[in-house]
Amino acid sequence: MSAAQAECLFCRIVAGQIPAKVVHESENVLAFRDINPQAPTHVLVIPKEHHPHAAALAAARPEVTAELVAAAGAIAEQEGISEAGYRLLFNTGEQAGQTVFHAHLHVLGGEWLGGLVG
Ligand code: DGP
Repeated sequence: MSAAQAECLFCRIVAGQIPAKVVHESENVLAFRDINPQAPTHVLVIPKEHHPHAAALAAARPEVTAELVAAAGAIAEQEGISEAGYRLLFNTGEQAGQTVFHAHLHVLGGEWLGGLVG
């Protein structure tokens, strides 16, 4: 792990240095419950490899980006929210509210979420 990654919260979760409630894991992807849930189901799906945001991930590893979305669908099934509907969200950059600069896909559901941007 590089020095920059050692400072990254989600790299530390991937490395098992910080505990998380893992709901899904594959070779390239880890998914765990958000520490501050904004809906009854709130899961973060992340690439194990460090990329600062979704656009950087998509540019470097498009196939892993697709794996994130597929994992989100599988998690929605697992959580029983797939039929009612759920939201997938990438905050990208500070002004959008991104606080952890390791790409992550929010999976939100389990209640009425309102309009397009909540
Ligand atoms: P964002 O604002 O899009 O960067 O989302 C970051 C999310 O990460 C936020 O919803 C809270 C969550 N989070 C922050 N620290 C931790 C942690 O230590 N563990 C877990 N499970 N989630 C965290």
